[in-house]
Amino acid sequence: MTRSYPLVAAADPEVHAALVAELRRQEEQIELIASENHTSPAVLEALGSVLTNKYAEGYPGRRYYGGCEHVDSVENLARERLKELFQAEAANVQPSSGSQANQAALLALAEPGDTILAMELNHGGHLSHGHPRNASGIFYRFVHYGVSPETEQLDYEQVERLAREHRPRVLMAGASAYPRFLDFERLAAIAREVEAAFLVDMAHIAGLVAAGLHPSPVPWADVVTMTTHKTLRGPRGGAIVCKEAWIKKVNSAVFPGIQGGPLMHAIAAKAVAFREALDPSFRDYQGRVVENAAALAEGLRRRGYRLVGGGTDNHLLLVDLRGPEGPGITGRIAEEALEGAHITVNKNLIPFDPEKPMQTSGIRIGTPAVTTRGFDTGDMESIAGWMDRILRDPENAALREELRDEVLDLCRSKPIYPSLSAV
Ligand code: DSN
Repeated sequence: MTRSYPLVAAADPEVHAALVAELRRQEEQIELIASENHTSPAVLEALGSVLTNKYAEGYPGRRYYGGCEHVDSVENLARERLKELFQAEAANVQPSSGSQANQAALLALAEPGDTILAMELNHGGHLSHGHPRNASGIFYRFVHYGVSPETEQLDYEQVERLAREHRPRVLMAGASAYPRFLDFERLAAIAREVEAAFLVDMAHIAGLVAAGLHPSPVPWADVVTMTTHKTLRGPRGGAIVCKEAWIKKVNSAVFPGIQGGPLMHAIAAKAVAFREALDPSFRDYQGRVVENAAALAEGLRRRGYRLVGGGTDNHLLLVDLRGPEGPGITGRIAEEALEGAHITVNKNLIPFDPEKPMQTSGIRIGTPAVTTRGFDTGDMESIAGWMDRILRDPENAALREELRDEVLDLCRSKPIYPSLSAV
């Protein structure tokens, strides 16, 4: 097989070296970062297309540049497919990321200085939901809700209490490290009671929602934002669906509100990914993502690990490394030790964590990427065993090396991109 990216190799050997090294890293490690996935070769091809050359400020049929007929076709396809995927009234596929989708949604729904009620970052929320150093926290007055200390599940009564007390302009829901189902119907009722707009960021769970494996926020929310590259398995980017009544405001918040020319090559890749997600095989894939997460959770639980929130309903689990039977190490040490054996996770704060964000008491583990490459529940049992041995002996370099060989054997048996070559 010829080496991949030969034109880059000829034009720029330094960048080429990094490209093939990253291809090799992805092929030879077990990717358990809950927000990552591996797109299809068709999505990659669309991303590398000539559409990257085209300026298309505006929207299909109303652009500020000539020559937009073909990118118009692509954007219309992406919008229609996204609407079909989520049974949504309206869609905007231009946000370049999930954070920009959130920024645009807030711009559409609120005025600077308004109160927004959202989930606490340390309890599983996201930076763009009001962190003081994020634009959201700088321009709006955020009040945060969290999980209950007893169940570590969303404290709906607290949400209700804070909503009544603060009468926010927007109630925002959605999380980046929350392993249980979210009750969007209940949250929508709270928003309605206090006359707040209801905004949901479903970045992590969009693929599960599309497959009908997580309750959908779309019937309940005014505006729903997402990323396209997590469980949805498309290119890196964002998107928004909303009620018809909000689309004019959403469109003008995205452009000219916060973005200029849309990334048309990324929109083409989104359209391809949305078509893939409409295929019945995507539902089967998401079913396996959830089964694998449950199997990994069970494998770790049996070995003495405490799962935050009592387990998982979705694609991810949050593991508390402390506890009477846990290994008693920080998330940072765990992340580094596992990486030495080619198992990639991220350290993660757990609710009420006494550790600092760069240390943490937990790790977050997700199964979208390993499921894409065909790992099954038997493989999850092997992974739980390897993780346990490493986490209980994180200084043992010889053990890491020994297990790395087993990890490599598994990875080589299930290549991600058989048509690409890193050597
Ligand atoms: N950084 C993403 C995650 O890892 O969940 C969220 O934007």
